[in-house]
Amino acid sequence: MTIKVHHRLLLTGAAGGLGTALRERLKANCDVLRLSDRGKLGTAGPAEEVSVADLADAQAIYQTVQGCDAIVHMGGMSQEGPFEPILQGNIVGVYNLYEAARQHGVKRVIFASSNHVTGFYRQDEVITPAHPARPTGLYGVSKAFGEDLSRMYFDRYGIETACLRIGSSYAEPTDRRMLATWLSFDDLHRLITACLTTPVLGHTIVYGVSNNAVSWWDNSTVRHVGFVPQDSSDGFREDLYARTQAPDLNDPTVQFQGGVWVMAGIPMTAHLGGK
Ligand code: NAI
Ligand code: 15L
Repeated sequence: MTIKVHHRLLLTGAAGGLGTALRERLKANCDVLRLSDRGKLGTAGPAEEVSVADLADAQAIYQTVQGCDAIVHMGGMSQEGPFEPILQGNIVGVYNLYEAARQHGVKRVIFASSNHVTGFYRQDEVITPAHPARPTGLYGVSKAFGEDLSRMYFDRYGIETACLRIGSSYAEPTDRRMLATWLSFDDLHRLITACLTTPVLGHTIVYGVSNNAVSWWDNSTVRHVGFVPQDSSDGFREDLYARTQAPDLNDPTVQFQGGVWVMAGIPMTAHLGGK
């Protein structure tokens, strides 16, 4: 089956960790890959275009989206932190992106949401994409905004979106939590490909996670996407257990799915061990 169903694909956040991992991989999905970021992208290679733009700049994003058939939106603040950059990158930015998509007639968007939309569920719970949001912090709230905004753009304008609640996407899992949350780069690409090619996407929320034996997220309700992860954290388990400490079960960062992120950013109250 061909996975090249779009002529020109826009990849935002192309200078970041996942953008870099996707830059080569996504060329199989299109004739022309337009790369955008506010950071350095280098010169355009074969079948590439480069558009330097800040997501908070509506006019620059309007021009960046022009001529694209679909969007893989990885750009924005990817960490917990002060509200202003999160507001500009993830709230104003995602609005600018969808407005540009609407005005240019783009019909499908893959939006990098995050597991931190639901980070305050516990690590002994298994949840589905239908569970209500319980954001870990301001970053998770900004991703929940993106999910709701994209739903509105589907209901009002028919722009299909896959909100990928990505777990931890790195070359390999580096701590015990990632045994449950890890998403390999190849599985991330498989997930994006499934979302770009499934005949009817609608507005779908899906967890971005590899086929890990330990899992907190049940994607069985979103099988219409056709995502079948091929990789697993299981092969890293023995080594990770050998070189990391046994978890303190009273530690909030072990109790909640959001891990250390439940303590990051804005101060936490005493019940979480904050000051
Ligand atoms: P990253 O921080 O490495 O890359 C984000 C990119 O967005 C950077 O190149 C940055 O320059 C760009 N950016 C930030 N603010 C911008 C703005 N206002 N205008 C234009 N560009 C801006 O993050 P990473 O790891 O590559 O993540 C990509 C996306 O996936 C992010 O949206 C992140 O929230 C999401 N995600 C990533 C996870 C992971 O495990 N890597 C897990 C869950 C979600
Ligand atoms: C995220 O949303 C972050 O962007 C990423 O840096 C990881 O820390 C990931 O979540 C995680 O939960 O491990």
